[in-house]
Amino acid sequence: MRITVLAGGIGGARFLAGLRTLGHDITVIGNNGDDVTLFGLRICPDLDTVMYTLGGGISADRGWGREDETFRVRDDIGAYVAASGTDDLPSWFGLGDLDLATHLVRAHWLAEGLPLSVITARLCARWEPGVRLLPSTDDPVETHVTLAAGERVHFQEWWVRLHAAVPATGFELAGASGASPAPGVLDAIAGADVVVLPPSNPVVSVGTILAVPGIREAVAASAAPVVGVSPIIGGAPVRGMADACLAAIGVETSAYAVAHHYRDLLDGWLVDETDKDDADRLNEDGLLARAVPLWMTDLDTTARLAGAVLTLAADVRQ
Ligand code: FO1
Repeated sequence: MRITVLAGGIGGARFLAGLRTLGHDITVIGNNGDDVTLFGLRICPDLDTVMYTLGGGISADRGWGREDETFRVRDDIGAYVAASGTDDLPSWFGLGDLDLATHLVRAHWLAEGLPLSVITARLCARWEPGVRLLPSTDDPVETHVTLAAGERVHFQEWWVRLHAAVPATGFELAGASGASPAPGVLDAIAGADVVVLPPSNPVVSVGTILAVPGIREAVAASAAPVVGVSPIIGGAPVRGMADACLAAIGVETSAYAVAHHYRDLLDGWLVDETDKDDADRLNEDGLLARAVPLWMTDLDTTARLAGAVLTLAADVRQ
């Protein structure tokens, strides 16, 4: 089967590791809302998290960046910050020494004029993720967060520097109006046998992929079943800041409410077995929903979850 997955970072990448064991032809449309330019380097955290996770290079502890990483460059930058007394260097963002190689290579190819989709394919030639990884767009986009006081900051500043502790009131994919889907993205959606929304953040991961003009429309028009996995278990995000993001856009943090948030796109939805009530209510609302174990504790449980997604898709088709 041809399966197209709209994936964010850690949750999406872990889901993909389980899905890959089932042996299908997988295309991943990655999120570029987290992308940021720091120290002149274009950083694409979610693309790299998928690539490193599936390529066996991810830090198991952090879930982002490289395993066996050192941070000597970051610490040395810290020495310049301390000595200069300025606070204009983004030393709050930790690029590891090994990870820097990826960023230097990406910067080199960007400077040569290569599009991000070509660069991503070249980086993946080393990591062999076993999926086709596409950026959502080759155009520069990035999520900006409006804070309660009205100030707008980059998503990474809100998440990493401010620890998402400052309430947000909105999210916008800056650059989206001039962006178009990367080559292969619309074909991967139109040609899919199943389109999957994995347990990624519905606002700043899947939401920002869908915000690239043409992608939401392509998913909505897809003849294939569109099935999703709730990123919310028991009223809380599995990881990350989905609760703060959902609150900002007025959506309750529940498996039920996130399904309704995607309602115009979804044909099927998986919730955790502890949220069976949500599945019952969704079935009453007319959406095919099922309660299964959602915790991706190891590769076996994750593969079973991915299998449940494909079973649900087959049931939708019938
Ligand atoms: N997350 C952090 O909490 N602190 C960091 O210093 C940090 C650095 C970093 C570098 C490269 C990369 O690919 C990811 C990095 N992340 C870091 C993770 C990232 O900020 C977010 O977790 C994702 O963008 C959310 O999906």
